[in-house]
Amino acid sequence: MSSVRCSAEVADALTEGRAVVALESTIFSSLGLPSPHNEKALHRCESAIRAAGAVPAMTAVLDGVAVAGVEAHEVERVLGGTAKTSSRDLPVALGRRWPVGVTTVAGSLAIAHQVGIAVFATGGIGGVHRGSERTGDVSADLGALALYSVCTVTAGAKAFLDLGKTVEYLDTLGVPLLGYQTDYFPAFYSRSSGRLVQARVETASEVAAIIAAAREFGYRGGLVLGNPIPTEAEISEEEIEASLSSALEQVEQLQISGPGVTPFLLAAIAQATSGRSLPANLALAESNASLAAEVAVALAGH
Ligand code: PSU
Ligand code: MN
Repeated sequence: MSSVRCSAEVADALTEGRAVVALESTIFSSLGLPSPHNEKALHRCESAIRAAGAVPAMTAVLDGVAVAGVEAHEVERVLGGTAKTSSRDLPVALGRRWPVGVTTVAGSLAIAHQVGIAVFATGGIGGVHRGSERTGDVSADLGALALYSVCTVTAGAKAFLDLGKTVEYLDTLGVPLLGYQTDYFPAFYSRSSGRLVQARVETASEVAAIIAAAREFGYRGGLVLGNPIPTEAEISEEEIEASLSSALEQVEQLQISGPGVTPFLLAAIAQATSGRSLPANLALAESNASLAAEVAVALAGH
């Protein structure tokens, strides 16, 4: 029995060379967004991908199998999933036949790469944590972005991370960093972190041309495309900073470490800012899904 499977729709699209966009599942589980916003977010992302002419492929682990393309009758299990599955967890999840594992960016990239999906959309990637010089906490997402040949579309990363160090780390790993109609790496709720990207692009077809050139050259790693939150959904850094610092203090006080850190921070920030941050979160996830689909469609035409 195989340890990875695609839904029939995703398998057909890949065989025929049509556009497919992978999605993670941590963001759509209780570890990412509170119910019922998680389900709404998934629906909006999948609809945006279809509207742009691509096939959505949410990744997850189900009954010990890595899945690309969670089907309608399986969605509920994934939304209720609580077992965070990063890239290092996949061998354990498959070997021990976890009933449900929700994939992070790193976990999704591993699966997308394995089945040949070239474009992936998330909300925000993990990165270098503030205070990493003491804790050593750097998300496995960064290594996975370098390792797997997938283009990741992201609204940057949340400012509870050290965004300057995160951008530097991507450079160190040799990951091409593009900005969609921006010169700056986005900061999730805000359109700019003030940190320059490597190259600004104006269109999805420019991105597709860069991916195609990378393949032709034999580049085996991934690319990051930063897509700023839609202007009308933006929340200023000052407004978000107070809740960030109180959430960060709680992490220290409660001595939370390892894979628990990010889900704790996400929940604390969501709670402190809920009215404002949830619509912003949904808007940027949908916008990333839509742009990823445009890139996948342009790439399919190459
Ligand atoms: N940042 C967000 N929302 C999220 C995550 C990060 O704003 O849902 C999730 C993603 O699945 C990401 C993961 O891949 O957290 C990173 O976790 P860690 O820092 O433990 O690598
Ligand atoms: Mn970590």
